[in-house]
Amino acid sequence: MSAISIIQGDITQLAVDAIVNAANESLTGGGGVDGAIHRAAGPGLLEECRKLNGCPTGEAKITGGYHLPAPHVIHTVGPVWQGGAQGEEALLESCYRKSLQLAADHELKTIAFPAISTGVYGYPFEAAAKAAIRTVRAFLDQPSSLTEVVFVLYGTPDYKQFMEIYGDT
Ligand code: AR6
Repeated sequence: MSAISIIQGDITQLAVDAIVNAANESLTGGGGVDGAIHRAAGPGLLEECRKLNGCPTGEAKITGGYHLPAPHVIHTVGPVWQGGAQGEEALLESCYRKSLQLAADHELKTIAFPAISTGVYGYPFEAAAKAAIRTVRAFLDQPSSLTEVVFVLYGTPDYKQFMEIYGDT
């Protein structure tokens, strides 16, 4: 059995098996949730990330969590929104699917996602939330090690909007 939960808060505080980072292709840190994760994890995370030779958009790579409560970080690179005709939706769905698959490959049980691509990368929130929800639901329809997937929304408006979209889909 597996469950989806939705919370408002800071993903760096969560003691799940893996938190997902909305990274960029260099995997060498940045702003937003990426900056927060690197700050909370400490320099060991950047050191490990530098050895990964980056990550293409739509793919995912796993590292340790260092000083984070979560023992693993799954770094995925969301698409930059360019109007919607550049394969953004398939790439965003791929981020969720590949992150979940990587967690399952490592026999992890609990994973938390931020709202990938909805900050600096400009993906419209409602469309991104719908893609996230349907991809996670489809993945959880298959048997895997995962027992809980947490959607973490940073601010109250995002949290409220995500809850409404979740209830409607
Ligand atoms: N916990 C949970 N969610 C957060 C946190 C946090 N601590 N901080 C921000 N968010 P963004 P992107 C939310 O911009 O759009 C970086 O520089 C935020 O409110 O972090 O995928 C990378 O290096 C938003 O809803 O990621 C890339 O260059 C969501 O996380 C680029 O930004 C994603 O916003 C990636 O852009």
